[in-house]
Amino acid sequence: MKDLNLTHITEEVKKIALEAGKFLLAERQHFELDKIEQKGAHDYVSYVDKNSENLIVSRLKSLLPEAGFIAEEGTGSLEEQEFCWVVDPLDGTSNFIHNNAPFCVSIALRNKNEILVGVVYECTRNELFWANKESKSYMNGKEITVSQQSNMDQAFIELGFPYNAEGYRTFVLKMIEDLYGHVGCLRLMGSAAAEICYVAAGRFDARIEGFIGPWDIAAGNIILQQAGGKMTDFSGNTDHLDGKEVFASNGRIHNDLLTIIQKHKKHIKA
Ligand code: LIP
Repeated sequence: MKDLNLTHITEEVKKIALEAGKFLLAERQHFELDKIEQKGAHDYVSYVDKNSENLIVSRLKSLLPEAGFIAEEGTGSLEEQEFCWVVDPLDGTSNFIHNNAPFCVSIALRNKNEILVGVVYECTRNELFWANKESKSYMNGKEITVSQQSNMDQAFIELGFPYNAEGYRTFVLKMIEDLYGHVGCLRLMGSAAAEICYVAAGRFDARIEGFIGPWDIAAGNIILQQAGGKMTDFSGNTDHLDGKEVFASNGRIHNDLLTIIQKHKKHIKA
């Protein structure tokens, strides 16, 4: 396998994420709701997502020409390249459209076995999260680590509402029934990539969502891992995470929460 200079690649990806974030913020200044298209029920996209992806893809191709792509707005390669970029050019699209926070750029580099580099730039708070497999995790140059929270009664937990309401509704309502009033707080913010970084930074202790995409979680996954956290599916598996089931935590409350997830998992309709 080709040896990569992960430090150099990380620095270049940070610049690309910042450039794409600057584009998003500029477009947000004059974004009009009539520019919205629907990819599916309540699943919105606009020229901003697509133009951000085009910008990011062109920069990444120059950085590592031999790498393939898995990107939310369609850039992809069927061949099984040794390296692959996993890109969400605008995570938190619905927030962006309605001028809410958070929304971010998420870029990861993976090989066939593992994620090597992850960068997430959350635009509204100007927070650049990054890590690679040879580094710790950082936000705006300061090291970040997950929380020490091990008490479910005080845990701060983020939930996600995926577009697939029919398949997910009963599960998430059962989760809310079990958690609401029995944990520190529940929050719903609409950007998986940013919120996984919030767990890595110790602001939240866990995040749970299903039916999202690999581009929503790839960069956040390595940032979380290098900060001491853990990401599994709803059965506790860490391999082949594709976004269908995403459970991120500080590791300390993982098993307690996994028990509750597994109690209600049967309500998920694939
Ligand atoms: C979003 C995710 C979020 C989820 C939304 C949507 P997008 O990604 O980050 O966690 O709840 O349904 O999938 O579509 O804004 O890139």
